Amino acid sequence: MRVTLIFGGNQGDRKALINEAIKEMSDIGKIELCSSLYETAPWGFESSNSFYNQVVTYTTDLSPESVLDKCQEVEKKLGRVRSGAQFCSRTMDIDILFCDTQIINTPRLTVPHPRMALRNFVLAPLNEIMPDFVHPVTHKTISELFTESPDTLKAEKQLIP
Ligand code: PH2
Ligand code: MG
Ligand code: MG
Repeated sequence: MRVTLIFGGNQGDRKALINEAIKEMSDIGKIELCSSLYETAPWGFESSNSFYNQVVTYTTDLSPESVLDKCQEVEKKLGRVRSGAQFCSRTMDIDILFCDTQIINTPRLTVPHPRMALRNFVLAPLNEIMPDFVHPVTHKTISELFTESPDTLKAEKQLIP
């Protein structure tokens, strides 16, 4: 399957951590598509540290649950400490956006990611690499979702990657 992941963090050497995480996740398979790096304003909480975010699509033979296991392993390896708060500063967060056009609702995993249509930090990099992909739940393309996004927070492409 093709699995699309978003990488993000607002603590430590953000750029180096994202590069490291993308490389570590290559254990699941081959990189198919990779967005630019974006500097984004914290969504859902206050922090003076902006985020870096990047979206990458891999082809993999693993199940969605095994990809999630790997995401959590890499987050931990890169210094993620889970505080219990829903939205907080972190060194690395790796979320599954899509697994092909599968719709998954289990206690551990909700795919497509339920809040992506409300978040420019997801939609901006996603729109760069797969604007015509049709969201399997809303049946809208990424470019439609991005145009209709209610989010006003900044998500700027970094020109020097
Ligand atoms: N992740 C969150 C909450 N807020 N804001 C930005 N800009 N980037 C993120 O990756 C992010 C966030 C929860 O995972
Ligand atoms: Mg997240
Ligand atoms: Mg997460």
